[in-house]
Amino acid sequence: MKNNSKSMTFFAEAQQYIPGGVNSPVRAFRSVGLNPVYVKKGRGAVLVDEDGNEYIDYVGSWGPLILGHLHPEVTEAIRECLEMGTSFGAPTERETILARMIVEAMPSVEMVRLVNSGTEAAMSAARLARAYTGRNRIVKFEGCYHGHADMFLIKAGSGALTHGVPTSPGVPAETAAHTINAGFNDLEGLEGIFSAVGHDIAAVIVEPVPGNMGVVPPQPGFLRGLRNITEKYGALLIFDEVITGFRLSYGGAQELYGVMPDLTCLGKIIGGGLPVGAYGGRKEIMSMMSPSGPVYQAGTLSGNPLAVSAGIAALKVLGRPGVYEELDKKSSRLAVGLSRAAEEAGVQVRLNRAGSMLCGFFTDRGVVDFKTASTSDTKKYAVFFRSMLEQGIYLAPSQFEAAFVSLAHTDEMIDRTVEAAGKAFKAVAESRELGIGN
Ligand code: KE4
Repeated sequence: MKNNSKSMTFFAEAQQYIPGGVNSPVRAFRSVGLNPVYVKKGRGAVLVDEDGNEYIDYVGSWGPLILGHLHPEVTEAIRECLEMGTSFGAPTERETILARMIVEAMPSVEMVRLVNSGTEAAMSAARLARAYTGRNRIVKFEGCYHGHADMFLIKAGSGALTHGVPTSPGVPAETAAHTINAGFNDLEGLEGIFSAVGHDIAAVIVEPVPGNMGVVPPQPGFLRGLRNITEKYGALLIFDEVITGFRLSYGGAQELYGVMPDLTCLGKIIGGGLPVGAYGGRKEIMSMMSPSGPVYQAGTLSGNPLAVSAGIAALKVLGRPGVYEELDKKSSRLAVGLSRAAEEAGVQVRLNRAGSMLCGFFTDRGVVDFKTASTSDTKKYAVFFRSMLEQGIYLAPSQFEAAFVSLAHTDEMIDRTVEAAGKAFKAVAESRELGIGN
């Protein structure tokens, strides 16, 4: 067993001052029946915890660290900016540089507003869609997660799913009434919703490749179908690309699948590991945002120079030739290895992958939506997770998240991961302790 005494001590203290001892629920490791690891530092694809244990990191801060920890160009950009200051509450040229890079990268985005998180991005995009259409209802998909704004905490994914509270207390019924949940990959069901109340639907918001119920790629024609239905009824289509933006390609899912939304939400990677979110779209829509228009949204640290500098540096690296081919090669090596290891151990695992985001579901059926994702045996996932952690592999501490491959993952690390997975799958096959987990 790894020594984790310092992590335990830190966790005990944290719980006196912070709810559950964490500043974001999924970090608490609750659904995998462990106490969290306290991280001391990261470098490349490796995390080192407070007890000196090393891990190959497939969380990557939940997506932002596509270049790995402490990429030299990112840290240099932060260092260079630090010489000038940290925050001014006044415009800086850097913000325009990042905004221009996003506009040049994302095919449907003509104008963009920088905020501090994916939650702010999605919340603001929904408010803008309501203002632009004059309608109230928002359609989301069960199991998708768009941050913790009230309107989205209805059958939400990610931590809301992991901790079994998909519809959070504290959200007024009146608010929830304006949110409609549809089934991902179910165009017929969506058509039914629109034929009933399409006249009052402001927008459909979707993770083009959901990463918050595990990874669930869109079936052929699904995203195109969303585009057609929203156009038919005069609703906006919002792509929440907080995970997929600059993850699946330099132009995100919209470039990869060739479907253009009206608004796009971004976060994670565009901050290079520091807090940045963004939402953007056609000028005609975005110009409604204050101060150019009447829709209000603001933020003390929006466009923060340090965070924006890190984001600019990260996108510069990602914009170079061959980056996404390299990421795909690494991710395919991992996916093939994991599938083979599960098969050899005689464990039923469905592995879904989109580019460098992937997830293994402990189920014997194809996972195409929230319902089928929910057939995954989370107790088996917990056994698998614990065995991998013990072997120095750091995965998402929840079945309903994604594993992320970075440019810093070497073939040697990936092969080591596959070898560890072979042992972890055997632990699942032999485990009699399946009573753990939610
Ligand atoms: P943030 O507010 O956490 O920056 O972004 C919210 C958000 C919005 N949209 C999508 C598609 C997202 O995945 C997220 C946040 N993702 C989770 C992990 N699945 C963040 C991790 C956490 O909650 O601690």
